[in-house]
Amino acid sequence: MALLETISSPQDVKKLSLDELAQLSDEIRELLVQVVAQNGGHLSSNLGAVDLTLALHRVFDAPRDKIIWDIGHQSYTHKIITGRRERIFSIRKKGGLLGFPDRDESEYDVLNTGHASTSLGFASGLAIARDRLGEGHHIVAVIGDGALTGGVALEALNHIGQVKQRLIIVLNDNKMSISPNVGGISRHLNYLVSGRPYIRMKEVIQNVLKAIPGVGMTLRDLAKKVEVLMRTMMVPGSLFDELGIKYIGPVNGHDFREMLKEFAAAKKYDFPVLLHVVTRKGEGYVPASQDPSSFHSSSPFNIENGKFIGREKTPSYSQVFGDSVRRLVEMDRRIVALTAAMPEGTGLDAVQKDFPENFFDVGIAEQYMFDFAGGLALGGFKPVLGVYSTFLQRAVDQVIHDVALMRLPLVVGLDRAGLVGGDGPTHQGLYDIALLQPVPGIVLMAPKDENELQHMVFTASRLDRPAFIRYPKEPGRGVPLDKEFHELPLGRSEVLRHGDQVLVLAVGPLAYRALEAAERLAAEGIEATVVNVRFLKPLDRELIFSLAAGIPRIATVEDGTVRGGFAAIVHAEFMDSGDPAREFLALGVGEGCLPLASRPELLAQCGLDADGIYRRLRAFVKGA
Ligand SMILES: Cc1ncc(C[n+]2csc(CCOP(=O)(O)OP(=O)(O)O)c2C)c(N)n1
Repeated sequence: MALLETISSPQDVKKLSLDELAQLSDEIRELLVQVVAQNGGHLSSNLGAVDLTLALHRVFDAPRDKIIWDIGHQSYTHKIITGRRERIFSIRKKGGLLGFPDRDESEYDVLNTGHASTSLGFASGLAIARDRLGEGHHIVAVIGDGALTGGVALEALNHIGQVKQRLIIVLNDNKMSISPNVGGISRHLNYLVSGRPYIRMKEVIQNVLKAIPGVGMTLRDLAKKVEVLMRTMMVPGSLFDELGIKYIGPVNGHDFREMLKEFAAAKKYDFPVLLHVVTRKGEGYVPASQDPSSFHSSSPFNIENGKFIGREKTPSYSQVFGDSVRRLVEMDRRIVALTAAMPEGTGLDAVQKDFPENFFDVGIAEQYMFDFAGGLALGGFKPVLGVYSTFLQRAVDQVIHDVALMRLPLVVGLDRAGLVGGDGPTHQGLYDIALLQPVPGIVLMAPKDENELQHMVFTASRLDRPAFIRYPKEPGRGVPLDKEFHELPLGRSEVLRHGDQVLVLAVGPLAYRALEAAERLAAEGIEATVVNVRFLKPLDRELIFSLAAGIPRIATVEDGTVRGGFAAIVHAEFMDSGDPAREFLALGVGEGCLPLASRPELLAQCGLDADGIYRRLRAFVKGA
């Protein structure tokens, strides 16, 4: 790692020759593979962006120039060369570097990011602010072809083309989102790379020149100039030009000479330009380049053979969800599975594989996905959506205005609901209960284990209204999975244990942790009733009030924000009942940003592991 050790800021990169840049890039790739093999992380996107990152830092002058990374999962090289090399092995670990840009971490990080497609809006705002204040720096937004499919990025392009402020968009096109990118924009990018007339014209000129014997240097030089001119002037049919943003490209994202030249040229324009840079996801590590999707968000792996290590033996909630939907499709072809660019993450690739006609990947387009699903539902189909809790936040208006008010019978699997390890604050699934609980007419469930999840998916598919099922990113408990689906009675909770000193209402898999806590309390003579809530909406009021009649204290346990969450639902019910004089304890996540940590660490920190629940219930009952 000789050269890399001499790099402590982008200034050091500026001093390197082209050969040294190539050497540095190899050294960084090697380091990235080692880091992700150990900690897990976004390997293939980072490998693909090493050369691009070095070229950008070489040409632009960060932190004065603002380099914005869309999503930010590809920013590891940026971190390494902006003073964080020595901490890179701490990435995604408790107390370590975040796997995404973080303004608190470095002055080189312009935005905190994690959700897709935000870079262009910020770049546009920053450009207007800069110009109004008479400042001269550059603003560079680096956005992937996947993130470009997000509606908010397209809204930004529309506005940028109108206001025409000076800014540079670097489109990092590797043809991949997490899975192969989809849609008309992706097709258009392919056309720009391989099919547009410029390329053909260039080939024609080159061939003509080759065919002329003894063509001298002057003619060659002239041809080169013509080529450069064409590249910057003649871009027939580019969507970006039509929108008012100058298109430049395609640029080879693994050729330093080409990138340095084009980036330097882009600095000269005083209007918005888009540089179309073509990269290869997973570049430099064969297992990742051959299977970029699996190495997109990778768990630790063996560097020699690229095999993942420590993967759980029990099926995950996502897998059980995906497989349940696949079985539903098998039973009824009106069931269709929808994802916004997360086929593998949601487990819905199981449907994609066996029933491609019943599967839609709409791209990074959560808002659109809900409207599209609404149309399918109105048209007589039964859509099942898989979406991470954190990304549902994008589509709250669609949930309320487009789906709930018309009572459209969608089934929504809310994956990664609750505390999420590794990715940090942007990916926490803490707000779905609070966002969904006031929405009229919907059903909201949370299974205690993976077997209950499959029955919930089935139950939801039989309902005549929108139904949401929230489950965390953790291994299933390994409970046996029933062969047949059965319908759960709507709005009925399940009592797991009886006791008369405290009533514990627990949401999702935290029910088992609450049960374990209750067993420990029982050994000390404190008796708790533990309820697996199952339905947060409609709530099992009948059961809860009848149990509460004989128990003085009520505790809620949830994997989400307490403010506005399940605790608030229960509280409101007791307020409404005219019997609010209760002792309440709300266990969940408090307000404020959570630090980076693993899920077990976060659960422990929030007092939501079995031990934390035990200690807080004990203090509650003892009045301590
Ligand atoms: C709103 C939103 N939805 C989904 C995701 C999950 N996600 C993270 S990276 C990614 C793919 C991004 O593709 P692209 O922008 O082309 O970058 P690449 O990884 O290919 O470099 C997706 C879908 C997200 N971060 N934000």
